[in-house]
Amino acid sequence: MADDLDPDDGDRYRHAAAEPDEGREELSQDTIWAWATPPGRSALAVLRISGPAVGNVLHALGVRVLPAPRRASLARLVDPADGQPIDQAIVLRFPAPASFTGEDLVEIQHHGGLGVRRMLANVLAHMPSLRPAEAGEFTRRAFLAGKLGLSEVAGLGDLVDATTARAARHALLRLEGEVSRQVEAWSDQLLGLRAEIEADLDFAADQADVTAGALGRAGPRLELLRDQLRKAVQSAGAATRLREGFVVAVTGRPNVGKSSLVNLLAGREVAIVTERPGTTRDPIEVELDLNGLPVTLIDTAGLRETDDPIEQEGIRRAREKAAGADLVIELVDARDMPPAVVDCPNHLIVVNKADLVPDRWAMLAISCRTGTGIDELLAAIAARLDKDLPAELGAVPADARGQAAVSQALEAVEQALAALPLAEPVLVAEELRAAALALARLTGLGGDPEDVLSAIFARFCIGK
Ligand SMILES: Nc1nc2c(ncn2[C@@H]2O[C@H](COP(=O)(O)OP(=O)(O)OP(=O)(O)O)[C@@H](O)[C@H]2O)c(=O)[nH]1
Ligand SMILES: [Mg+2]
Repeated sequence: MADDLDPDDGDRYRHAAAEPDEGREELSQDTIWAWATPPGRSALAVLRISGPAVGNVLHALGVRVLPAPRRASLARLVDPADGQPIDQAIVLRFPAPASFTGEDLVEIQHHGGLGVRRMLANVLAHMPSLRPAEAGEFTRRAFLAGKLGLSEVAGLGDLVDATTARAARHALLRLEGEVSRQVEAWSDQLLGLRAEIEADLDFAADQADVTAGALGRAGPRLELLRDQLRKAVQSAGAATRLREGFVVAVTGRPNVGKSSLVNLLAGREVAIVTERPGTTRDPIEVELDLNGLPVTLIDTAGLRETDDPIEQEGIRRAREKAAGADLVIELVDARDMPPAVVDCPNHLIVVNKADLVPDRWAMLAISCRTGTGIDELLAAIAARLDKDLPAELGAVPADARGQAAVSQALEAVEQALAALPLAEPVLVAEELRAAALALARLTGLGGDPEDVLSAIFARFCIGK
């Protein structure tokens, strides 16, 4: 059904299309289906079907005339068993290969009630050569069809999971192929350098010529490449943070108002607040969006000496959470003397209950009761977390696998640079080859075993 492929229209994922790698599996013949929207009552649900049988499915559902490609068309769906109506729906058809999966693909937008879903699932379950999709199977097919490279797949997964605007924006950058383009540019440079050095190896009269020739010229270019790779490796931590979020723990003596603060910042009563010291035992975590940064805020048990084994365990957990946090907010009651300790980069001392002791505090003072100082506190937290995060986080992978590949490439380029003064072109060429190989693993399959692939796609939800 490639007849109606319109190059200027339709293929939403066209920008990310990559050349299919050798060794990718043959396209599957099964037709798969799943809802792309979560289960449960909703105004609208989207059912996705991909594979050679989509035409049959539409026909069975009473759509006798195939809708025009990539145009929304209204259809009345009926049950093929008894001709009874199922729903009025919008049908979108994406003929192969200009679809997300590269196969014939149909998206049916229908009313999201449970009854409609049940009837549709029943029809699909009884059709031959059809089966429910596994988690991530649509994306896996897109990858196998060469529609998305591995860095785009990682970006797509992160975009679906992103909880804040900044995290989403960086994921979109990766979905749109920025990482692949950057890696391609690096690979081209490596290829050029290798070609020159290897050509010299073949034709140079002796080693001295090679050193004076290609090897001599390679130095500055290799250094430039090393600096770029190094920058990418250094940004990796920030990219991971943006993807996985920051952890901020609230600690302090009992009754200083830790739970009150967490409730205030969360905007709901997640933790119990009482006037009795030692109220909180288990750490309580809430997800927040702080100036576009994904943050997990943790309320902890008040720190004190106690004989109560339950409270002791709570305190042990509190210390553990604080040790693993990116930032610790240590809350102090305004009526207590502020401790002599000073702030350090990942430790912020904040005075609470400022309403009880109106004073000019040398340090950040808030009141959970009146709301005084909360905006300043939020700004201070964001500033602490933001300082490791460049305003423009460029095209760097945010997943461990991609980051490991960049690190390996950097290592190889550093080795090549170290080998330059040895005047051993074979060694240099070998390291450049290793660097190129590491980069190839970033965007493509690069000989990865099936379980790596399975791990990548398993994190996707059903319908993606
Ligand atoms: N006046 C005043 N009271 C506050 C303020 N913040 C919290 N409180 C009160 O202080 C008491 C203790 O608050 P919590 O939030 O439970 O304190 P906590 O630090 O979580 O206590 P533990 O869980 O026992 O460690 C409650 O009675 C709160 O209403 C504040 O800014 N001003
Ligand atoms: Mg508490």
